[in-house]
Amino acid sequence: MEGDKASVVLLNCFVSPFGNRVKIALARKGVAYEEKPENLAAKSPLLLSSNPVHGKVPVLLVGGKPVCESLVILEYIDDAFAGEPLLPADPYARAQARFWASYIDAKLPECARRVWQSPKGAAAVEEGRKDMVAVLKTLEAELGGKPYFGGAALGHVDVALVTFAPWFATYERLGGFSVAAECPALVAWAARCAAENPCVAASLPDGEAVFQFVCGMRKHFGLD
Ligand SMILES: N[C@@H](CCC(=O)N[C@@H](CS)C(=O)NCC(=O)O)C(=O)O
Repeated sequence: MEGDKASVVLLNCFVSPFGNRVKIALARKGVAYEEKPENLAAKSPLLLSSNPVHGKVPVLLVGGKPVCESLVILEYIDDAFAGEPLLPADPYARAQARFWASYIDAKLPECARRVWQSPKGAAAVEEGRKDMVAVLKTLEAELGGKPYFGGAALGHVDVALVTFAPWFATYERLGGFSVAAECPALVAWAARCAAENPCVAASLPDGEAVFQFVCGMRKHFGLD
């Protein structure tokens, strides 16, 4: 397939829930690639030239050609590399998977940012926490009794969401709540994703490392 013969480079930041989606998808298909870490406070000329519209990670460079936006990249990896795709074959099931992945991106990062990027004690933290819990409960209800969002195996929606799991401890510590108490099935699902899928376990950062990264950013911006 197209991608299998080309050099593959991922521009990423190790805590990025978006970039880490791409790592999971590449690991799952056994694609060899080079990860280039980006300092988002001083973006590289390569990042700015390969994603001139948003200037964000992740960017996947395949044979030097950039693909941007993590959900677009996931679908590109499905199409361009050999192996079992993350999206199901059935058109209706594909539409459902895309709906939930797009719901995650429309809702979760924005309320998460209110929790971790607001000044300590600001009303925005509590409002972000409430909205985040509502979003996570909606996702938990969609998961229902299934082991994975698409059914029996890891799929597109699982990959879109599981990269936020290493951030849960940070949301909890800054938002003053427990994800496990609010959404126990979702926490069990995240643990299952990592336990049953080496591509997930190998691609996620440690929760404490995420927290320390966030503490450094908060200090830099005088939020505490
Ligand atoms: N919708 C984008 C979001 C990517 C994103 O927000 N990346 C962050 C890191 S987690 C970034 O590069 N931020 C740098 C900036 O906003 O300048 C995607 O799915 O790829």
